[in-house]
Amino acid sequence: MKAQNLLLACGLTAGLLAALPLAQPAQAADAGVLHIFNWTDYTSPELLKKFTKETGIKVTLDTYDSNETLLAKLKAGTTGYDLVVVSDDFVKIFVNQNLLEKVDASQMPNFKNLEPRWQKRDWDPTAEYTVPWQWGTTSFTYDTKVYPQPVDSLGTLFKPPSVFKGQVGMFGSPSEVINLALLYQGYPLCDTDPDQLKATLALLEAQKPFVKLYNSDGIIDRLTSGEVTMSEQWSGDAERARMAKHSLRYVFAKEGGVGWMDNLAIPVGAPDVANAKKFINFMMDPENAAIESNFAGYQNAVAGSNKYLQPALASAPEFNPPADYKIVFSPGCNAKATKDFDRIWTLLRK
Ligand code: SPD
Repeated sequence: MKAQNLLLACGLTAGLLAALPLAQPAQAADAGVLHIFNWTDYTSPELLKKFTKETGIKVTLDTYDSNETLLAKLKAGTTGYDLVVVSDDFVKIFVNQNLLEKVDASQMPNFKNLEPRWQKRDWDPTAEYTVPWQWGTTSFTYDTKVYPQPVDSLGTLFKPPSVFKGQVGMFGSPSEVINLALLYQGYPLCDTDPDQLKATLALLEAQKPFVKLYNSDGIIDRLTSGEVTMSEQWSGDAERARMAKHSLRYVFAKEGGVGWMDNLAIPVGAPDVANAKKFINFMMDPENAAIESNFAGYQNAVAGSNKYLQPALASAPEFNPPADYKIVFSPGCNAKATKDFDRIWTLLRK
C-alpha cells in the first residue's frame, strides 16, 4: 500500500510543507492536528480546508486501498490515526476485535440530519461506533469503443469476450472480488458452502488470463488511459472515469450489484478523540456531506444535501441506479467465511 500524506494547514507555504516530515501522526509536536486515514482518492481537499477554516484544527490524510489493509494496520497496533473509514461489512469485525472507540453519534447535534433510513444501520443500529460517510454500488466498467455490443451481465466481467484478454482490472481485495463473483453465480455473499466456493475459485482461475492486475487503487487512471479496458469498479469512481472518458460505461447487471456503505469511526487509541468527534459532527452537515459527494461521486446519508450537488452528479446514471436494480448488501463475513475467502485468494494469487 502506498500511503500519501497531505498537510492541509491553512496558510502554510509550499516551502514549509516541503520541509515537514511525511506521515508522522500522533507525535507530541503535532497535538491538535487531526489525523485521518481513509481510502485512496476518497477525501475532498475542499472539505478538509473548510474544516480547518471553521475549527482551526489542521488535518493530515493518509490512505489505504481496502478494508483488509485497514484491518491489518489497526491490528498491528497504535497507528496514531484519529479517524478511519470502515465499510459496512467490516464494522462488526472491527468492533469484535476491540479496534473502535465508542462515538455515540446519536448524541451529536447534527445526528438528526441523517436520513432516517441510515440512522439505524444493521451493522451499527444505535450509531454507537460509526456514522455514514458515503455509499454506492460495486459492479464493473468497460470501454464501449473496445466492445460495442450491449452488456447486461456480470458474466462479461467474469467470463470476458476475447477482446479483453489481458485487459481486465480486478480489485486487490478478497472480499470485493469473491463477493461479486458469488453474486454473479447466484450464491449468497459471504458464502461458506464448499462446492459453491470451489466453483467460485474455478470461475476466478478461468478469468485470470484476462486479468492484467488485481489492484483497488488507480482504476480511474487505468481506465481513462486505456491501460485496462474493463475493470471491477465502485459507482462513484465509475462516474468520475466516465466524465473523463465518455466511452466508458458502468454496468447495472441483471444479477445485481453489491451495495455498501463506508462509515467514519475512531480507532482505539486515537490521540485526539475530541477533534475526531468534531469532524464526525461536521460531516453530518448537509453542505459538507455534499462537498464530499461532489468530490468522490457517491451518495451520502445526510438529508438536505441534494440541493448542494453538482447537476452533472445529481443526474449521473452511476449515482442513480435503476429502480429495479438488485442491490445486495453483504451481511459481513463470519470467521469461517473470512478464512475460506483468504484461502481462495491465496490460491488465486499464487
Ligand atoms: N475511491 C475509493 C472509494 C472507496 C469505496 N469503498 C468501497 C467499499 C466497498 N466494500
